[in-house]
Amino acid sequence: MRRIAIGTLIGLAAVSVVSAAPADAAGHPRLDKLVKLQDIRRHQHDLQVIATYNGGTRAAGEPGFEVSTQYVVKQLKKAGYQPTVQDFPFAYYKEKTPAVFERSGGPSYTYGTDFATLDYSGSGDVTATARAIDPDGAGVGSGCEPADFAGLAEGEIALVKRGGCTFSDKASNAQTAGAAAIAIYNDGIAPDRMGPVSGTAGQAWKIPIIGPSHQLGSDLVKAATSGTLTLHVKTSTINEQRIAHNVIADTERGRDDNVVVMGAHLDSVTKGPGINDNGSGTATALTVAEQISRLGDQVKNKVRFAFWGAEEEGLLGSTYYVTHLSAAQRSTIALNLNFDMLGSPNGRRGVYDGDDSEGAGTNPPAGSGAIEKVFLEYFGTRRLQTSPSTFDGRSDYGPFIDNGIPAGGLDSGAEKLKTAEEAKIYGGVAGKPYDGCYHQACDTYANNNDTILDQLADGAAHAVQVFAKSTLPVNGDHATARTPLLPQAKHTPANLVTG
Ligand code: DTR
Ligand code: ZN
Ligand code: ZN
Repeated sequence: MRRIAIGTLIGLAAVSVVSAAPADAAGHPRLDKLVKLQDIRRHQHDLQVIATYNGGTRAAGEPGFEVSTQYVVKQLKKAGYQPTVQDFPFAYYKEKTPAVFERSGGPSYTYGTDFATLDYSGSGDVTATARAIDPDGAGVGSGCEPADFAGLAEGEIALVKRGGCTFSDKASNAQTAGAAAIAIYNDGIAPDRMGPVSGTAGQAWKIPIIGPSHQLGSDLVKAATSGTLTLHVKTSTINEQRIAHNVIADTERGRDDNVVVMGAHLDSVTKGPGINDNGSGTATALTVAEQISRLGDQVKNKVRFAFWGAEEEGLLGSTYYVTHLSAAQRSTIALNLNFDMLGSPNGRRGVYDGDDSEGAGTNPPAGSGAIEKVFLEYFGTRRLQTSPSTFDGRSDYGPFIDNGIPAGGLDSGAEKLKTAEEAKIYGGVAGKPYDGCYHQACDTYANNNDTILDQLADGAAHAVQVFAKSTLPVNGDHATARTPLLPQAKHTPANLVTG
């Protein structure tokens, strides 16, 4: 009698402990309930403070990124993990002072309106004759072929029209031909190709690379072809190798031969603190990491939390990670869940289109559709509509799918415009960007949508819980070892404007 009574008491106590944590009908804790908006916001606030006191940015190669890395390491240790920091080199670029661009004897053009500087531009102070290079883009495109520069004399400034090949190709041809600077002006073929050209020239160049608007470029070509045009270009940039980091931490529980990778990029762009992009994903992954131990032995597959560095420079951290795994190590990764931009103020509930039901021709690895289905079922159960997000590899899942690893994820939208249909579903403003502060200084703690962030974080937590339990529909793994997936066709890692 007495024994039974004690047993009952202990049983009751255990039940009440479990039910104190939000649980499903069977009494199992639910990660979507354990992951709280308030905790996510607290991490975002911490990241904002780090940015504010470190020059307003958390970009790779900057002090704000170093401190962000230390922050994540410390938070993970506090939650009981033993995180590892993976260092990798990358090509750091920074414009020290805004470039100068003017016609000899005037006028002076306005930086940011008339022209921009392309990433990886060299430094220089050049006054020289401008030469229009194949302005009609005969053949491949203006400046895309070395022969286009036949009429250029050593030390001249090459005027090249955008299009036909990458900015890098044009810069390479110009530099090889002896140009002292290159101006790649916009081609005006679409409304978004009228303004100054900003983008990346891919790798460090010796010569200044600036991007005039369509109007200015056309005017300059006219002047250069009808007479002698002398221009002054001055750029002041840093191009050097620096070290960035990935932070990786595994749950203690779970099989290490069928690992679920939950990833988010930790870095921002140089222009701002990156609290939506991607403090939101970082904070969500940290909060999931903090709460997952409460699932106890529900965690059958190890969960690996990955905080990627230098995403903004072209998915560099995730690419480094995936390409530095041996084939055997790669085959232990069941899938990748990626979270990048979860709180866009004018956002939507975007689910990566892992089965390419939208017909974008993305050719996703098998299993990616099953991941998408888990998200769709979750939001469906909650009667929350979602929108397909093109599975184009424009975030850190790109290197995973390029290597045949199934992936999925959520996002609330970046620079693209909300449609009228989406405004009906999600509220907000049609015709305005999902995130009007995308890649800008105003991507601060205030740049957020609490409702969408909360719901997408719930979806993220749910998917982690589901796959920690079993990845059967994704990779056929039902407690037995799996065979590695075949590599898939290469996806463009393009998170960058390259041409
Ligand atoms: N990779 C993001 C921006 C981005 C653009 N499209 C998507 C789709 C899904 C996630 C993210 C994105 C950036 O870091 O800039
Ligand atoms: Zn970004
Ligand atoms: Zn991002």
